[in-house]
Amino acid sequence: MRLSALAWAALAALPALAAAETHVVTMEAMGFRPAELVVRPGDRVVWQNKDLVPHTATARGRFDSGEIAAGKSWAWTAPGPGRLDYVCTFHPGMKAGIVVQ
Ligand SMILES: [Cu+2]
Repeated sequence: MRLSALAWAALAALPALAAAETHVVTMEAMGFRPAELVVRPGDRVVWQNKDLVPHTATARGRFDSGEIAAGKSWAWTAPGPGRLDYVCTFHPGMKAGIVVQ
């Protein structure tokens, strides 16, 4: 049986439909780990605050966790492709980036 062009096009699109993954970024020792994360559109990123002080994950105009208390976490779903640099608004030395590809 021959597959139609439409069927082949649908198969070619399958990788984009792969199940979304969840990635964990730890907020620890006043830093984000990993500091660089590569994800795909639709993936979830969960920030877990393992420090004893509150932090945020803030990419101005793109996402903002607000205060994440010690021991708490916050989740966000990656949008379309692009690079997002973010900081902790309480501790400007805490910087990290996410590449959505
Ligand atoms: Cu902080």
